Amino acid sequence: MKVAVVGATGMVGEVMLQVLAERNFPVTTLIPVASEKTVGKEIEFNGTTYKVVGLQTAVDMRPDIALFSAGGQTSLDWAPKFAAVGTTVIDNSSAWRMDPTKKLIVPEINASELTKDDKIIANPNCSTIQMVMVLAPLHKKYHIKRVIVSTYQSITGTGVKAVQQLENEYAGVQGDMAYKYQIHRNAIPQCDVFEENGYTKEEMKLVRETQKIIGDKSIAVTATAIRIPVVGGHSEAVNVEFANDFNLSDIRELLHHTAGVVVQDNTDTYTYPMPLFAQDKDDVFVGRIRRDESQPNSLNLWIVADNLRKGAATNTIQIAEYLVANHLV
Ligand code: 2RA
Repeated sequence: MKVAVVGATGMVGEVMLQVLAERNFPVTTLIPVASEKTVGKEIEFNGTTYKVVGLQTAVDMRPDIALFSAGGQTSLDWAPKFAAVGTTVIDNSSAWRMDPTKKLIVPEINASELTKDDKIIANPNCSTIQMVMVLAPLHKKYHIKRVIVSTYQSITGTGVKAVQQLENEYAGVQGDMAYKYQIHRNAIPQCDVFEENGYTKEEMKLVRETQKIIGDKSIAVTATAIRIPVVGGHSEAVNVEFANDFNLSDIRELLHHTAGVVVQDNTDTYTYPMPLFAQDKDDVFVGRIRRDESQPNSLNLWIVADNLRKGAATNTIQIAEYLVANHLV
């Protein structure tokens, strides 16, 4: 497979290269792609040195697959150019996610929707992926009516500049500011920009993408997304109201047998998911599973995952693995 990684020198791009190697994805030729100012930079991959190339050069090399993590505008401008030469694009930006002609895929949930005709495939937002990994199997069995989610999101979701600001604040040095407020010792009630309705784009992604991936617009979702000074992954407090009643042991059993989900739930041993321990792992961890005693047929959950891995790079590569395994590329 000739594989292009567009945004190869960025935070998610670097994790993509790491995960491609870890999972022995069948890369015969790697095409690392980045902005013109980075062209020529050398990248080591699987014992071979590659030079970063520009976008048009990458298109001209006609990769089989192009994994994008380079921002929405680059995706809008260049994904169609790759698709036009026969490349299958899997894009991490929000550019194509809500396009009705594009598939929004979490392999464990809806990879079966994919066909050879899908040349631009959208990877969902990180905070959506980890939530639907847990909600999708529950919806199948108990039918979700409403979801209330509060997220506690890693600073890595904002990007390198924010991580650097956090490190500078701990070191007591002044540097570039990704946020106008200090990040450490703080919780910022804003992830991404605000929309007309007073919600942030991040919060509305949790609403819209959840409905599209699970395939049920009747699921009511409301979200509050908070940025906190951790680096290991995103955490989410999720309250779910079902149409049908349940018992907790069945819920735990169902999630325990869900591929890609690990139940960590024992208050006697203080066992519950935490970003410190989710970092660099590909599973979605769920715990604090308990009935919402204030509301019939309702459940509280705590969900944690590494936002750079299952939330971005690994999910993208799992989509690519599905395409290869099913001869769709
Ligand atoms: C964030 N999910 O965490 C968004 C984009 N990575 O900021």
